[in-house]
Amino acid sequence: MSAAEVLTEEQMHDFVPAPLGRRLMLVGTTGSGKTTLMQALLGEELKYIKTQAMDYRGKILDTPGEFVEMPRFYNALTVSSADYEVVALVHDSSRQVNCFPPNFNALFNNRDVIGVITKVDVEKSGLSFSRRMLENAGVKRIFEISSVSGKGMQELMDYLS
Ligand SMILES: Nc1nc2c(ncn2[C@@H]2O[C@H](COP(=O)(O)OP(=O)(O)OP(=O)(O)O)[C@@H](O)[C@H]2O)c(=O)[nH]1
Ligand SMILES: [Mg+2]
Repeated sequence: MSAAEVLTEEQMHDFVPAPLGRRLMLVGTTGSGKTTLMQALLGEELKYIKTQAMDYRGKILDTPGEFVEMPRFYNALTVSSADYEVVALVHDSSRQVNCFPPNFNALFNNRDVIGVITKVDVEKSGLSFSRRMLENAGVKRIFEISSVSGKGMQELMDYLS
């Protein structure tokens, strides 16, 4: 069963994918929802594909979760961020795991580092845990979204336009 199949009609929210104005890099642990978010932003069909390497898709850079989980990859994240105006630290609201060290934003010199809390359609989502952790990581702004239902996506798209 795919994530989309568990939603009722009224949980679905409309948003219209549009070309992004700003260049966006997605950073977060494995399974946090980066690739699904990228697919939603690009208006593609949502399907699970494990990200194995840096995935450059026009104005979006999708990164493998392992780059956050293994500090020896931090340098690669810093170097890759140079071409992107916005870095989104992506956190799965359904998993209360602290994956970003305090002031993680310092890795991304002078980038606009935002927080994106994913999977808000999931019943037991822990928004306050995600918010606190992203604030400690030094993000300036936080968006709460569901790539599946579309909730919060328009606001994020507007910010990136
Ligand atoms: N319910 C729900 N499930 C989601 C949402 N976003 C992603 N998922 C599910 O979460 C799982 C992992 O999503 P991915 O987008 O592949 O995660 P990722 O961050 O790209 O993971 P890596 O490529 O391993 O780093 C998939 O089964 C998705 O269907 C969402 O907004 N709501
Ligand atoms: Mg991925």
